Amino acid sequence: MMRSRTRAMLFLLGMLGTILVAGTGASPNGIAPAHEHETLSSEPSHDQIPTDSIYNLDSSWTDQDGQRLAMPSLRGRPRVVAMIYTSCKYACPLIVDEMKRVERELSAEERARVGFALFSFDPERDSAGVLKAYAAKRGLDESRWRLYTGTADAVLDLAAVLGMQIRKEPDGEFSHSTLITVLDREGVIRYRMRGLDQDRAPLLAALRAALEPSPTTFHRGQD
Ligand SMILES: [Cu+2]
Repeated sequence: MMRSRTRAMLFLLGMLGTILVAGTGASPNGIAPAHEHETLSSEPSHDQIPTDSIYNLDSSWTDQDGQRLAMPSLRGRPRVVAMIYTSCKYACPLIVDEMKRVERELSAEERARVGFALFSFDPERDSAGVLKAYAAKRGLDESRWRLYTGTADAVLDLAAVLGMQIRKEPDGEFSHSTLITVLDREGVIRYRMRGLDQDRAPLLAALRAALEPSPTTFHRGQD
């Protein structure tokens, strides 16, 4: 637990550094591309996860098929990510609706290269079986949509790195942020949509940018 919490703190410090650096050369979404300020010699190899990737978390999650998830295994495709709980009657169904709209607005070719991930913050109720039933009820294509349940620590760590506030209420329900995050292939945050009824265009633009070939090649040409 301590190790996990320490990693989350290190990640937050790393993110802070990224944001401070981004202040001098802000990208459209306010988050600097991961490799923008690195020299060629310090570029990570393809086997290393960038330090500001959320896939550095060693938290423990299980998907709707009961398979244990190692966070680094999520590398490889951009993902649209949210934290929800399936018995929510208010915001969470709307978050999923919004993610489904994003899915629909992609071309078939883009859709095939994007993943959608829902991480539950209600481990007491959201078992793998409950998540499986929720995926069916919401008509989620499970080749693209993965739903995860984790430990209380895993929930805290992921919420911290995503910037998600969650508070359990006395009646057992949760007050929480409404947040949809775009992660690139390496798990680096590319865009955050906060709140509902937002313009989806910037999120879609960030997602499409994340589908482009690695920015490393682009910046090599610029240096
Ligand atoms: Cu909710």
